[in-house]
Amino acid sequence: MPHDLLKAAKDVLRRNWRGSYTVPSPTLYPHQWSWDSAFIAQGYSNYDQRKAQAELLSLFRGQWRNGMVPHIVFDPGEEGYFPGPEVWGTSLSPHAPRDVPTSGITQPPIHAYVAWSIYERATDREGALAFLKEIFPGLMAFHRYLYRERDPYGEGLVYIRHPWESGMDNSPVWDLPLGRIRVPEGSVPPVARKDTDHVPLSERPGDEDYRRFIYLIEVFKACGYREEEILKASPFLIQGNLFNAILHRSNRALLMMAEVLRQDTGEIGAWLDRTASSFNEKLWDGGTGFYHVFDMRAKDLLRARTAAGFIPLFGGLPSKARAETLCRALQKECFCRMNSECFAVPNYDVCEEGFSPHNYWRGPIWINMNWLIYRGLGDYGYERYAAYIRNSVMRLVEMSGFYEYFDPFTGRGHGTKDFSWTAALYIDIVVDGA
Ligand code: 9WN
Repeated sequence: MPHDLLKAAKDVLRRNWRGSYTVPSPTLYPHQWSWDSAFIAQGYSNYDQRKAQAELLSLFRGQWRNGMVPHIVFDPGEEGYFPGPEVWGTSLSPHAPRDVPTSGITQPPIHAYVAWSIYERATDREGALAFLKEIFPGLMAFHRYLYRERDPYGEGLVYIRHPWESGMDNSPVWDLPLGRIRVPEGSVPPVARKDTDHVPLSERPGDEDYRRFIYLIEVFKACGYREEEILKASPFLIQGNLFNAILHRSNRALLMMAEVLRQDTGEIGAWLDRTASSFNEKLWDGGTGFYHVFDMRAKDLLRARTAAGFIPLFGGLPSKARAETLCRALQKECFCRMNSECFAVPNYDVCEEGFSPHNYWRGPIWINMNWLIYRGLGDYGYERYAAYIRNSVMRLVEMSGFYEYFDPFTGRGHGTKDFSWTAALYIDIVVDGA
């Protein structure tokens, strides 16, 4: 029953609330995560404007002086997560805040999109305008950082330098670039994983991947977190489809904010133009009929077909014809087309070798990905398929609860339970279609 489940979803968020922000999970992820906070704020924007605003504003406490919004803002009293602040060593950078412990990487910039949703839905209009005025400079500084430091050749496509920056940590698309990394003996501190205290190893990234994740942090530290050095040293440099599509959509939101706040829109307009044209030129492969990611080290596209290839719809990037091609790909058995034996949308093509129905980003359904695809399909007028995805989200939650991810064949929940963005986006998707 949506009504009872809506209440249950709000209860999850209430339990995970920590006074000014919401932890993704009290056990597995007991700090504040960047794109989680944005998805969670999107959920709150349906029923609690004050919390929605607080959630985003509290994340920006951790913003670096160069504009980067870190992927984790740590709760100093909490030691239940690895890697903690001591591993990140962000005091090596003059840009990191001194009083707020954070990680040294970022995550997909969905925040401007969400800030605009909060503003649009707000019942306290005066409060919403004050919120917009407060958050806008931080959002602009974040996007400026991305284009200034992560787009070294001015292409309009920003790079990520760690799989955690993609949000899709052990996605099969990273197998090639991660597999290339040989971790020199003695170069990483002991990897004292805590995630497997809460979730079976079979549902999480392997130990070898974890060593590589930590090794990349060591590379960044050796560069003193200076981006011009990281650009030369990092073995992992990717222009992502999901990251840039989200950035583009958020730029559109920034543009609307700038208009409301009577700010100059020229810079944002230039970002929009550049990103749209490079994205469509460089990340689209006519042969596969799909948007991929570009590996800046191998100088080639990585063609693993993950659900991230559909997120350009959310960005509003594909032409009508390309959107149609993407929609046809969703109608294939391998992405659990309508009325097939499995739930839509698995995070990885189920026909591919290496697909796993319960291992983290290697196949299960993630509600945030479904939500992004749902929104994108709606914008392009694919109402029927959007409704199908909405229904799939609702059925998964009805069957299994607010899990982190779901087996596309059985619908069983995996990862941590009472996961905040599942609850928040469930609320958003139910309210949206009601
Ligand atoms: C590393 C918090 C985060 C999400 C990511 C998800 C997972 C962390 C981890 O959890 O990543 O950032 O320890 O596995 O992959 O998308 O933001 O929910």
